[in-house]
Amino acid sequence: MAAKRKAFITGITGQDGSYLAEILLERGYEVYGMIRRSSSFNTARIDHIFGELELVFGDLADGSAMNQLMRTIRPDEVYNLGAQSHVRVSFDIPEYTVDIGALGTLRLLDAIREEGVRCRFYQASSSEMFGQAREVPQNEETPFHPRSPYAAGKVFAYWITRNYREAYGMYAVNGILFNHESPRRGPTFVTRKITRAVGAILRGEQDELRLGNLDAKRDWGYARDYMEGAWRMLQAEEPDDYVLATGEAHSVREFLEEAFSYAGLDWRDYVKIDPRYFRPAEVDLLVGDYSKAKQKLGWEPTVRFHELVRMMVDHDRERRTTEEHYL
Ligand code: NAP
Ligand code: G4F
Repeated sequence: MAAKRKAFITGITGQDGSYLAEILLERGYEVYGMIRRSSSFNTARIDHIFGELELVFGDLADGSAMNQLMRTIRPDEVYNLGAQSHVRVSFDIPEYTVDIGALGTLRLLDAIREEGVRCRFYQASSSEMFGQAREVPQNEETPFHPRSPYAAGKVFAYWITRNYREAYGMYAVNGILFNHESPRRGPTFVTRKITRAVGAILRGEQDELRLGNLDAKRDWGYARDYMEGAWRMLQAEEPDDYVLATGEAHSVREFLEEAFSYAGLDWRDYVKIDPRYFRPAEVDLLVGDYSKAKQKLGWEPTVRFHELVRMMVDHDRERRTTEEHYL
């Protein structure tokens, strides 16, 4: 019997890591996930598959741990999803955000190179790199204009991934992913903040929702679809970079309208604008052109805006324990 393929995931406790781990287990991989030591449990998103995973401690800030993990595991595929991924927070802790997002990527790539591991490498690049975008929609050739420390760090990570591909012949790819959401989305990102508020309002537990800029437009897809795309990128014959998106832009206001009206509520009765949630520099409009991924990987999003909003509201209508919150 052929040996199982080994995958190594950073960021396995996050939204994307949990979906990717499920996909890889379904496909017969031995899945190694790197977790950070925490003073309380932070594995709610992977508790249902806990027994099937090999979890190892590590941190993208710790280069020697990266070397040791690559040397001992010797994975076939590496998915680098770990990051301080909140754009607003990156203005508060810029150095940390860039240390993990940018230098952390370099540490991991260099550990693979130094340890002579012949694996395929996926980098979680972001549509935030387009920032003040020069064209609409954005594709793999659109120039970057990052608007936050988070995005500037992701631009470095994108280029160092390409550099290791070009310099050392590594199979290293960038998935340039537009916003993707799910019932497992972190509660401080705008979509989940809205759908959790809808649930709490329906249960009589909340009577106002404080938000920032309602005019920003994003291209919101479903996280599981995007992790399917990430896996396909590593199965292609040649390494390349791909945009994953839905091609549809909607404003935060439209998201509010859709989520509240689906629950029979009027968002205007609850939403207060709070300057705390504005950003020093905003990204006004992101919308992606995924035609390269469609043509070369046969990838297409299966869930569109209306279905996504409803899926998240349906999930958040139910009262849940902390453990159930992300399932
Ligand atoms: P997420 O839910 O915020 O998860 C982030 C993950 O990174 C968590 O597992 C977190 O671990 C881990 N992490 C944080 N700091 C770390 C460190 N110092 N060392 C190692 N791991 C660390 O993010 P996500 O939505 O799943 O996104 C996954 C990746 O895709 C991120 O790199 C993000 O920047 C990128 N991305 C996301 C989107 C999107 O719309 N979701 C779009 C484009 C790109 P803890 O649980 O211990 O905090
Ligand atoms: O939900 P957001 O925080 O996501 P953002 O900034 O687009 O970043 C997410 O997607 C990126 C891909 O493009 C990822 F790389 C990144 O890791 C992350 O997953 O904010 C979306 C929009 C922004 O324009 C923001 O200003 O919503 C606006 N917004 C309005 N009120 C708010 C709020 N955002 C948050 N988080 N909280 C608010 O109260």
